[in-house]
Amino acid sequence: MFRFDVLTLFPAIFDGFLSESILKSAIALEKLHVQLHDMRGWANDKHSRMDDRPFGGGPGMVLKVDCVVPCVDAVRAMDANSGKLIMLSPQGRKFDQKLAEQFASEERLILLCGRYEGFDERVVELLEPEEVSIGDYVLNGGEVAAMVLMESVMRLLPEVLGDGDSNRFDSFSSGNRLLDCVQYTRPREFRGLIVPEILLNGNHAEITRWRMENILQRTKSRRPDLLDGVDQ
Ligand code: 6GU
Repeated sequence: MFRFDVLTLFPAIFDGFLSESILKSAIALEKLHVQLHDMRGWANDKHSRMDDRPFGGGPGMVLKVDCVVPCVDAVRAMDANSGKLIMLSPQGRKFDQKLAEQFASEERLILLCGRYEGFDERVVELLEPEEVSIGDYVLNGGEVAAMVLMESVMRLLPEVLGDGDSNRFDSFSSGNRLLDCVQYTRPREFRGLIVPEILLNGNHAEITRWRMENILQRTKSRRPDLLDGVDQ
């Protein structure tokens, strides 16, 4: 069973995420194990402080190495497989589908979520985590990024997504990095807008050709970067 451990100062952020939809049933069916760890439990002073002012001055607070490292050590020791350690950080390598596939081939991921100005650099030196960012924008902390990573990895696990095929043809799975084609369902007409006739005529060869054309056209106009190196 695949296992995620999430280390955070705000475990409640994950509550709704873990208690709905595919994740909920995967966890209930014991196809996935997700354990949240409140890092505050590893604070070592009487005020339960996990952070402190940066040496050298400057704004914000820094997560303390003497709290974070023992916390990660303790969590690693909770399973025979010590897992792959990932630090969610805006300084990290940009997350993409390929990295999600790599992570899905592991059996245990430990996700370390930062807040404030980040971690004392000695956390990185001592633990050598894989640092991952989800994109070039600013978040308050790593929790939302951890959920993005978990959702994309979880849906690649064959035991989690019941239908073994339905994720294989998604836009960004290996070997198919184009956008999806347009989709319609009933009614055939709404406020004067009608569904393309070709989708209604039952000619599957024609429909497939039309959809492939639509995929290429949309990808070309919206995400030409995805077509680099694709035979058009
Ligand atoms: Cl992983 N953390 C934070 N704080 N901001 C981010 C991010 C992560 N990825 C993009 N922005």
